[in-house]
Amino acid sequence: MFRRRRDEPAAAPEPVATPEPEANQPPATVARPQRAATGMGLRRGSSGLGSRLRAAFGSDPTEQTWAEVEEMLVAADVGGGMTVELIEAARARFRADGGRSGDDARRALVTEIRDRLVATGSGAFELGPAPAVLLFVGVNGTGKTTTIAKLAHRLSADGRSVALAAADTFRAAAIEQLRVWGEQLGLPVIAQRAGADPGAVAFDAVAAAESRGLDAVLVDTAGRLQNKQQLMDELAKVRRVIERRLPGQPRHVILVLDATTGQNGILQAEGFSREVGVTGIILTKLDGSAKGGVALAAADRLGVPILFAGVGEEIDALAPFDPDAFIEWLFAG
Ligand SMILES: Nc1nc2c(ncn2[C@@H]2O[C@H](COP(=O)(O)OP(=O)(O)OP(=O)(O)O)[C@@H](O)[C@H]2O)c(=O)[nH]1
Ligand SMILES: [Mg+2]
Repeated sequence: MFRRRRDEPAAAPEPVATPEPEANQPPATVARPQRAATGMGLRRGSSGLGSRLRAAFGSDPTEQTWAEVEEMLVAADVGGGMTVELIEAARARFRADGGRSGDDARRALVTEIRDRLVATGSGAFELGPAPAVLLFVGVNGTGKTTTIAKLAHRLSADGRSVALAAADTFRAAAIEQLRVWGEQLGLPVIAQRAGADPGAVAFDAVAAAESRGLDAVLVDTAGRLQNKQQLMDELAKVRRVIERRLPGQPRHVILVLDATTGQNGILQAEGFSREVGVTGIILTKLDGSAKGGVALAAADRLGVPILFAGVGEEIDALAPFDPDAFIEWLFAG
């Protein structure tokens, strides 16, 4: 994975179409030279959890050690329920393997986390046969629109024909944001006016995917809180429109989860999954997070894979999720 290191100054953004005041202006970084970095492009040691775990596992583990480690995992947003399960399983593994040292205990914990991530299928993303409709959902500001641009860029660099669909009709700025990305990436954007029915845009998107023989259409939706039932009903309707127009679609319903969001991410995962059947998670802003453990809990709870990690604002700062790199990052700090 190659990307700009965070301690380097960003290149001055190129002029883009004048956004409306509240628009999140996409950074114009398509052609910026990149530098080698660690696995998934994460800066080694930024989680901070690793050094605390190493200290806790510095000597042969006692009851006290496991209790401390439990607290650390909760503090890293792994979530109470999953932490308890993890600690129990790691202790059982440690005993079964005849472990004695802190190193053995640490290894048992790492293996346990890794096994759970691998069990969800994390890291493997298959677009599937054309056309693939991908519906992006999540709470406000998690990075849905940016992630759509990043994934579209990735897919089209891979030779796939891709279109973007602006089913976030809530704000004119949201449509404009996707249009600007479409222009920068040279990809078609399916849109209607602000305030239009998002289901109608989704319908157009599926029709375009079929008539143009596209490999993929990536459908953007407005951010919403998982406990706002009216907004969730609207999202479920978008899903139904796609399903009716093209059975078996949307093939991917991607929950975009902000790594800095904390424990609430688990509630988000449950809420969106209940309403629209999440099939995979993209974890964003891992570059700015000291935690990220929430993704573990969310993926484990839903039984769905973490597909990619957002590791910066640049167009190529989207890495296929790598369980080993994630664990290394989580435990290296
Ligand atoms: N550092 C960092 N910033 C990110 C990442 N992904 C997205 N962002 C930033 O997060 C902000 C919000 O991104 P958007 O893509 O507009 O989020 P959204 O989910 O579409 O927002 P709404 O449509 O308002 O719900 C922007 O400033 C993005 O550049 C990431 O992986 N790392
Ligand atoms: Mg958006």
